[in-house]
Amino acid sequence: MKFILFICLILPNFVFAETYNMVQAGKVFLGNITDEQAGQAYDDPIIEEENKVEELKLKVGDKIFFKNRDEVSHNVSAKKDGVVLFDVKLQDPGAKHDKTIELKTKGEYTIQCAIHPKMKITLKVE
Ligand SMILES: [Cu+2]
Repeated sequence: MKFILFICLILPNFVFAETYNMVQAGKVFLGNITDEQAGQAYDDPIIEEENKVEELKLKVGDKIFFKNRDEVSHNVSAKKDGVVLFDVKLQDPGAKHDKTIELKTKGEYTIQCAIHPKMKITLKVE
């Protein structure tokens, strides 16, 4: 009986958790975009404008898949009042540096690149 209760409490997180694809391209964050579109964003400001992320709302248990498809390295982390929620660390361009981060704590955070401080968005974890 306790086991069933445990499953009922845990299951919804697995069922509804999502992985958000975040692409660093052209020194901006682009959301849920294919690698091909990200490559085109260099030359096509419309693609960049349509997919640019400025605020992101996710839930505890969700994941963000960070892919650097830029021509330069990035060093992305999320902080709130100086406290680090996660740190993707230095990410050179290319798929072998892709990294998935699981969100474990509720709150409102700033995701920012240490190398490009203007590259910044708000993350709300509910
Ligand atoms: Cu950067």
